[in-house]
Amino acid sequence: MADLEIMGVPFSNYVRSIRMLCEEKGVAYKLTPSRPQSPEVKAIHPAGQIPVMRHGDVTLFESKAIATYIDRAFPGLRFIPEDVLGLSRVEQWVSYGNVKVDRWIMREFVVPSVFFDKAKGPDTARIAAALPEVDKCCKALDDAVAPTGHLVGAGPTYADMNVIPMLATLLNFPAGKEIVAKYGALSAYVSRLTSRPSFTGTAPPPRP
Ligand SMILES: N[C@@H](CCC(=O)N[C@@H](CS)C(=O)NCC(=O)O)C(=O)O
Repeated sequence: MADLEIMGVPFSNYVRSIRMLCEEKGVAYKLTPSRPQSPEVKAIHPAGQIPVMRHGDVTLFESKAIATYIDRAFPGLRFIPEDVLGLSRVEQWVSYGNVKVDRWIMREFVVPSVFFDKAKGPDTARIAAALPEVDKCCKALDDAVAPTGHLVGAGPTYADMNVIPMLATLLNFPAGKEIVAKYGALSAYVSRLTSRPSFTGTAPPPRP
């Protein structure tokens, strides 16, 4: 079988989710640290976003599409269920993760907390406005994982791998840690899934 190549910088949460899936399945892959908007990424993703994937003649963009391909094209455990309800629930939580969790945790809280004009300082009003929405996301995820310890069914699926890097990033911030700590099932879930070798083994190198 041709080599699987994942292209994208290791700091990207979506790149990490795909790498976690490969680790969980035991699929060998090469990580090419291509940046967003680089010519090689734009040759595959029309919007220049990472991750993108190459496998022989197959190229794909968008993390969920890449995850589906890897889950189905390679042997090993399945992390996107075959049954219609399990499959639909994975779709549901991946969508929620990408539309709500990514927006409120990453785009409206983490990114403006870390990247700002040094002369002006962070946009504290924008960051504060994101916190109630971050809380809503955490409550929704807490309710979802409370019965089984996972978002879908009794074991890990790609739905978990999609949100875990974002939740782990949230814990790097005192205000984020405080919100997660309010939710017992969510706290246990994050701590359990971030202890798995698929997460610890895909940690990005320390930033310079
Ligand atoms: N919907 C995309 C989102 C990917 C995404 O947001 N990637 C970020 C890095 S985590 C990116 O490439 N940002 C740079 C840009 O949008 O130009 C997916 O699921 O693959």
